[in-house]
Amino acid sequence: MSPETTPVAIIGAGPAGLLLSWALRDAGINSIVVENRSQEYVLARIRAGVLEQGSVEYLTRLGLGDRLKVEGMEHDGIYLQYGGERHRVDFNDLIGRTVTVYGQQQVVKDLVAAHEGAGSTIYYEATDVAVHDLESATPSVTFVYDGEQHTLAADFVVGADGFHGICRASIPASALTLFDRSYPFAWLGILADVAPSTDELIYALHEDGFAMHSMRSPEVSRLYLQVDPGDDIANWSDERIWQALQTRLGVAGWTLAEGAITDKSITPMRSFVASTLAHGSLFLVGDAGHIVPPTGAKGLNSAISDVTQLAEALTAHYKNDDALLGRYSETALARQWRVQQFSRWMTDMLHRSPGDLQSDRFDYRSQVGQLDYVTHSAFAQRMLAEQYTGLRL
Ligand code: RFL
Ligand code: PHB
Repeated sequence: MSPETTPVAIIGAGPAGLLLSWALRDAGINSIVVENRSQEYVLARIRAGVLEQGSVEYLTRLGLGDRLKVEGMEHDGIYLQYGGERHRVDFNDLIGRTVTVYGQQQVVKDLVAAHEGAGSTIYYEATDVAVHDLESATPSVTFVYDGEQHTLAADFVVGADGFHGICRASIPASALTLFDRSYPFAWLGILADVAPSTDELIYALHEDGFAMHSMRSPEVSRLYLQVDPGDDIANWSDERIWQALQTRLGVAGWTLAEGAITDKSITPMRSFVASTLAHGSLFLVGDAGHIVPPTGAKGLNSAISDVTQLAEALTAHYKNDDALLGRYSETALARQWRVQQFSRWMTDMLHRSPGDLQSDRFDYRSQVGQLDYVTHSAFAQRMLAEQYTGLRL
C-alpha cells in the first residue's frame, strides 16, 4: 500500500490525542489518529472527573461545550475533612474561579462524536504501531489495520499514547532522563448508582487512610479509598467498601447514602516526568510525558494544557514561525513541575503512610497540623484555590 500523507500523525485516541486532532482541525491542519484499542474500549474507560476552569474554557472555545454546559456540575469549592470535622474551601469567594465536575468519559464521548460528525480519520484497533525516522524531517508511522499494513508519512508525530505507550520509549536513552516517585498506597475507586451525599467533593484524611467523595451526575456517585498497592480488588466486597467509606467519610449529623456498585478497580499512584517532551519531529502530550497522583485532579487537565500549547505551536509552524514549537517542551514542563509539586503536596497531606497507622505517630499529627493551617489561613486557602482551579501561566 502506498503511504498516506498527513501533516500530523497522532498516536493514541485518549483525551489528549482526540483533543489535539480536533484543535488542529479547528486551525485548518489535518491529522490522522492511530489507536490500538477499540472505540468501545476508549469510550468505556472511567477516569478523571474534574475540569479546571481553563480546561472548560478551552473545550468550549473549540465547540465542545454544549453538553458540558448542561451536564457539567460547576463547583465553587471543595471540602477538606480530618479529625471528624469537615471544612469548606470556597475557591470562588477566594479567587473568583471554579472547577467543573464532568467525567473524562464524557469529554472523550463528546470528542468522538465531534470527530465522527466531521469525518476525521481515526484508526481504532491498529496493531504493531511503530514510529520511524523521528530525528528526520520526514518521520513516519506504520501499523496494521484490518489485516493490512499501513504507512503514514508525516511532518510531525505526536505521542498521545499514555504512560505505557511506545512514543516516549522511542526517544534514545541518552536523550532522556526520567524523574519518578512512587507512593506506598493506591486508590480503590467505585462508581455507584446513588445520588451524591454531598454538593461538592470531599477529600478526607482519616486514621484508617484517605477517602474521597466525588460524583458523575445527580444520580451517580464516584468514591475512592486509599488501599495498599498490593491489594486485590477481590478482597473488597461491596459491603467492606461501604463500611470503610462510612468510617472514613463519616461526620456527626451526616449520612453517606449507599447504592449499587457498578464498577470497582484499584489504581496505583505515581509521580513521573520525562525530561523532554520533544525529540526531533516527535512531541509528547499528556500521560505519555508525565503522570501525577490523582489527588490534585491534574492528569486530564495537564493533558489539555499540553494540547493547548502544542496546537498553538503547530499552528504557528504552518505560518512559518517555529519559535513556539522550539519552546514547547520547556514551556509545558515548567507548568508540569508546578502541577507535580501541587499533586504531591495534596497527596502527602491526605494519605497515611503504612507503618504510620497509629494516630499518635509523627506524620499523622503533622498532616493534621498542615490541614489545620490550610483550613484556617486565608493565604493557604488561596494557594490551594489557585492551584486546584488551574494555574494560568
Ligand atoms: P490516556 O487516556 O492513557 O490515552 C492514551 C491512549 O493511547 C492509546 N495507546 C496506543 N495507541 C496506539 N498505539 C500504541 N502503542 C498505544 N499505546 C497506548 C491508549 O489505548 C489510549 O487510548 O492518556 P492521555 O490522553 O494523555 O490522557 C491522560 C488522562 O487519561 C489521565 O491523565 C487522567 O485520567 C488522570 N486522572 C485525573 N486527571 C484529572 O485531570 N482530574 C481527575 O480528577 C483525575 N482523576 C485520573 C483520575 C486517573 C485515574 N486513573 C484510573 C489512572 C482518577 C483516576 C482513578
Ligand atoms: C473523580 O471524580 O474521579 C476525581 C475527582 C477529584 C480527584 C480525582 C478524581 O482529585
